[in-house]
Amino acid sequence: MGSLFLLVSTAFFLIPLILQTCFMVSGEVKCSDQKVKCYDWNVEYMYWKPDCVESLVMGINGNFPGPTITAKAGDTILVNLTNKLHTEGVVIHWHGIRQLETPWADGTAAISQCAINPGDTFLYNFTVDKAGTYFYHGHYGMQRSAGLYGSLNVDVADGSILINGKGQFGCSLGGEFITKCSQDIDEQCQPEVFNIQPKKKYRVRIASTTSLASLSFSIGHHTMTLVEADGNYVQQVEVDSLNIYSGDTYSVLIETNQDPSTNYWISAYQIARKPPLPLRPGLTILNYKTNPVLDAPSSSPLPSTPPVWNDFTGGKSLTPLPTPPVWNDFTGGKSFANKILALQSDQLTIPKPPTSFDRRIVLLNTQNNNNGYIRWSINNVSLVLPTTPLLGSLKYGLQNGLDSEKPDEDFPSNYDITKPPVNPNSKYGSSVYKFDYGITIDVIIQNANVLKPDTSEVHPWHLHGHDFWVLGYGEGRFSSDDESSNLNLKNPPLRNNVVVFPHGWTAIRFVTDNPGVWPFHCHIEPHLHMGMGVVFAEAVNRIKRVPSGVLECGLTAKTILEDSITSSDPLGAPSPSPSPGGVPRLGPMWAVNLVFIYLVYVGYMFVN
Ligand SMILES: [Cu+2]
Repeated sequence: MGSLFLLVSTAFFLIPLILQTCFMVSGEVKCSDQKVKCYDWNVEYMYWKPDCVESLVMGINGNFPGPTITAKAGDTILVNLTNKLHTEGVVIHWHGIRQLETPWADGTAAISQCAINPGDTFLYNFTVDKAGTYFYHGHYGMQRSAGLYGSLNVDVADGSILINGKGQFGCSLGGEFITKCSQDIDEQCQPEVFNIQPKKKYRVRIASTTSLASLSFSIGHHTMTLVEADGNYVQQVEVDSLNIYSGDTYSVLIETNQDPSTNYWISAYQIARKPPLPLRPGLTILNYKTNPVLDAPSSSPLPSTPPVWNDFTGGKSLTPLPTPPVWNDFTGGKSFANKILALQSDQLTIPKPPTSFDRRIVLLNTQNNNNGYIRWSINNVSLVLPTTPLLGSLKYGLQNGLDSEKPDEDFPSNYDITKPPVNPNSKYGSSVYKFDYGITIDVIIQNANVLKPDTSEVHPWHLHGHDFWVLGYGEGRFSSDDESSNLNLKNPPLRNNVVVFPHGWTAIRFVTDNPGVWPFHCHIEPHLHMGMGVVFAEAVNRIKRVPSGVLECGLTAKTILEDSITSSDPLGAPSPSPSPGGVPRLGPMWAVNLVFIYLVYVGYMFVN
């Protein structure tokens, strides 16, 4: 398919900071190797103007969003991460990367590793095994909402373009009269414009990093051909808009076959959750290069009135905004979800799932009340992670490192998912499900009513360490009838992120072939923060050598690393330590005071 694609090539923030050989790498991995991509990153707070409003954001090397990683399938990625946040720990999760044989590099605090303390450095070392559209983001507290994220493209060609965090205020397009803005406006406040050539075919890569919102994405007057979802090819299907939930990634093909004398809006409207009025979609412009661009404001094609959809009268040379979607059109949402099927062509066939499962887990999604606090719970347990990362506790048998209680694998047969929970109180826990190697697991994600009557929300569920087959979506409570008639075993798509609709269910299947400790959680960041997740501990006995750098906190620091210092490497941990720069080993006394900074950005999205 690669020959079909032209990749749009501009870059605003996307300046890959490839600082070669700045740090020592153990073993045979060398930054000078073409197959190794090395990055030296400092995570720090900085003032920035996302959407032209000055705020404190989390940046990487002075950039927001963080640098884009571009690599080819099979490349090794080395990210030498230094935490300069002063007051809180940090980790980075590589969203969609399966971390084959490197589960400790998944970047989940208290699950795969200890948070990197202020002033400390940690080396992420992993392989990107499969081409696709991915991203990375903070996975500690709510650091994704604070701006800690960036794009990760595997097997891209020459460059990329991006819209993000722009489109509402000031001169960044949308809320203000664009012609009032002078040429010398702050670069961070300038509108994003995609410059394209007429009569070409482009691949547009899209990743939604949103905190709470789901989006409807359109390119005015241009039909999109969906070809990829979450790093896996799908049957080509033409759509006018994409329904994108937090954590989803897609790529689409567009043909620039429209009238080149005008320009077109690219828009992202909030859906699935009632948007505030007036509607303010995220906006940017598809600019045919035959038209003037922003450096010629006097003849600019940009509108002279605010592009509010219902009173927009058209700019000098710009088509009207795409029609806004109905925010609660869940029928349309399900129809879109059901259009996504695995590619099965002569050239490439996505593998089919096993025809039966060995173990099935049903996860009831409820909103609960814990001592007066609203929480989300799964099978009546609201996720709270222990202070010792679970990978270390499970691998080394530290019983005190996690809850001994086994989480439920189903919920009572008389539970009514259409009513608020009868007993709204739920427990806290770490909800670890343990799986043997090489078995087929089904998970039924069962949505239910929240505390408020007649209300249920969408939840996009993301699994670390795996792609899974999406076997189907359905209404109400999953039943044996659904088993026989509503599961697709013929051509289900492989994904790593999947939505469950209000009062409905979603069924997924995967094979436990990747030893590790993997979170499975709602990708809506406040929901995860409020307990909406579980942990899959998969064939932990098969996890190979664990770098000591991920064990330097909690019980593993106290009981495993101290033992390893006094004995001859009982961990089988690699030597020398992969932590670069001689970072001292930290014990539990180095606990850090956490300060979370909540920046409410609802609609960030990349298009690469
Ligand atoms: Cu959720």
